[in-house]
Amino acid sequence: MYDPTLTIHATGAATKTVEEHKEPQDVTLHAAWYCPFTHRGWITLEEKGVPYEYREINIYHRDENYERFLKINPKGMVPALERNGKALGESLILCEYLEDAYPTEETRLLPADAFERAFARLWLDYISKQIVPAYFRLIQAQGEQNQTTAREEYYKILRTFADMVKGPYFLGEQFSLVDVAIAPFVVRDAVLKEKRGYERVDVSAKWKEYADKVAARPSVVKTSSEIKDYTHFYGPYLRDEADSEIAKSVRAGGGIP
Ligand SMILES: N[C@@H](CCC(=O)N[C@@H](CS)C(=O)NCC(=O)O)C(=O)O
Repeated sequence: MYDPTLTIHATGAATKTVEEHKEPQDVTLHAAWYCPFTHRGWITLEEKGVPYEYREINIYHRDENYERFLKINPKGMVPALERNGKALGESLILCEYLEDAYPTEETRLLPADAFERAFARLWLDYISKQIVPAYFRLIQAQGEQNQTTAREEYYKILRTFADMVKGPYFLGEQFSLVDVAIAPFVVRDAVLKEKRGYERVDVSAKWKEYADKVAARPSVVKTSSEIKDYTHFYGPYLRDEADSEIAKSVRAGGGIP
């Protein structure tokens, strides 16, 4: 559904970051400012210090730009990452690609040790299969009773994750892809706080400490827009009227497409 009232560019701290990345580079992030999956790729680029162009695409406006975008990502979804004429979709895959393609020790986002790497992927999988669908179930829940149930379910799922946090970040001192993957949903929990009675501290004290730390990470701050604009974007989700692929899938009891 094309929403003509939707802001078509990033706001808040992210405005300056977009401005600094509008020149063509070998790497292009095809992006939507409001999209939590785009946000993952964007944080990764900032963490790794890769020169990149940020290119906004309004995927809900099915015009000639969208038609062109389908050649970059036939799935028609943001984010997509283009490098020297080749393109990748799927946020976590393109984040892992950036990690592999720019293997700088100081900006490592996955551990060197094989077991630790697998352990990180295990929790990336948990974020994809458990946390993100539960986030959308809560945002789309209608009526007080359903919202309370969805909120309690979300808390339980986050508590399991929080119990595994080594601190200050998920894997310890080193900020990793696990933190990248969850960060956009931490930023956007402000929408749940305002509209669904969510409080970080009600998950657990450990979750609050972790979430506060992730939200304050400079790469996260400089790629985030204003909360009021996220809330506006989520309006149709909050009324369970959104017809994005995610909204439809979650409404039907499914996961993230
Ligand atoms: N699994 C994908 C999900 C990406 C996704 O759902 N992006 C949304 C925007 S936040 C999208 O492009 N939706 C297009 C649509 O619903 O038609 C990923 O991780 O990259």
